[in-house]
Amino acid sequence: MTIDWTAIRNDFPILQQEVHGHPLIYFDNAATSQKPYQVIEALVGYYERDNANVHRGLHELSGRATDAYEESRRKVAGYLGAQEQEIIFTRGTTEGINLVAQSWGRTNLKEGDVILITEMEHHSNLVPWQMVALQTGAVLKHVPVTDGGELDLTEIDSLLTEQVKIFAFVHVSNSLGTINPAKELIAKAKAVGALTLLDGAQSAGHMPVDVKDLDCDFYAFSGHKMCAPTGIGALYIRESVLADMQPWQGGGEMIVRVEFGKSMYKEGPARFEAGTPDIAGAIVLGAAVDYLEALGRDHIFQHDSELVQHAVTRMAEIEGVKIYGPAASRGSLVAFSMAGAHPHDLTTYANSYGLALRGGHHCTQPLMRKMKVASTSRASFYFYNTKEEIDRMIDILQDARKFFAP
Ligand code: C6P
Repeated sequence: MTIDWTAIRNDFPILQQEVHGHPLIYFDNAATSQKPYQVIEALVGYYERDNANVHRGLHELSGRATDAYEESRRKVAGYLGAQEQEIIFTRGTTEGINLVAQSWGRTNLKEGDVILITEMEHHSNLVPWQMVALQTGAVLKHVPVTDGGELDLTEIDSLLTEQVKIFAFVHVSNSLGTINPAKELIAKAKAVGALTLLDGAQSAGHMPVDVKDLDCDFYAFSGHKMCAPTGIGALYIRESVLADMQPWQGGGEMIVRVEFGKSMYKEGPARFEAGTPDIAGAIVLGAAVDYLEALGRDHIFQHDSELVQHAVTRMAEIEGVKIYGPAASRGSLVAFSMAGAHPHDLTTYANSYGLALRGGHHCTQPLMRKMKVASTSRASFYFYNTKEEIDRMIDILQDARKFFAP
């Protein structure tokens, strides 16, 4: 199948605009992706035709909303190679990880246990573990990162001991682009009896992901980074693990029977979806999954890789630019710094030419400290970006270099 990636841009109304008199170049896809017509129309269509609460009404609209909501769960399950009863709708990656930390973590962790993460984690996969460590007496340890921006696995055997009860790590780093050897690390963790959680925020929309093949116990992702709206995401929990987990929030729809003294909870995903969920968001996440599956994640990965390789090659031409992260096995983003230009100033400069970059610590402060920088600039790509846009970014960065030259 040959995909006309330039024609794909026509699906994205937001890309057809000018910013400050220049065509918009949107390179902040790691923060959030843009949405195609197909997704926007699914959202509007739901509110125009089917809006009702799910699982509790016996009328036509409630039946339709419930069917669409559960159909979307099946789509997400298929997308990840999971069973539908293993998929919980969440607000996004952050909520998914907090759910695991508070539900699984509070019940299963105790003093002396180790929670293992890595030095390249987003705060979403660090702070929730810090919190549960304080609550349970478990200890938080991390796998260090090399100067080249990869996990330093030289000491992994002394870190991954039998005290480790969970190894939670990022699949693709949002600050370095590193694609971690997930399958290999999961197998190592399993060998010492630890469960594994993959932070899939930067992988779910960018590459084929099969949770059964990876063999992880938890996989969390956000819809908004893969063409769906903000406020919706999903968490995969291996069925055998889910069966023993207690709810972390109580309320409507997660119970079978309630008395003043005690309650009985539902089995499966409903146990973790207390209250009215983001029904529209969940349904539209299904539309985003359809859209991405029609393109094929292997094609998206291939195209993203070509874009990022082009960017890395061309950025190396710019004097004073330092690129972070590995040369090989890189997701679709490049973090960099430019001598004399603070990342915030550089982002503001780029914005005046219609170029959306991101400058900051990218919610990875410990990693920034390791790299001895306060922040970096970042260009992150998605399948609707083009090499021509990257070339235009290079021109803007060349001009910026002259402007900020120390
Ligand atoms: N990163 C960025 O890099 P939420 O906010 O829940 O949708 O996703 C949190 C999150 C978790 N893990 C990784 C690896 C991430 O990249 C993110 C979100 C954004 O620009 C915002 S800091």
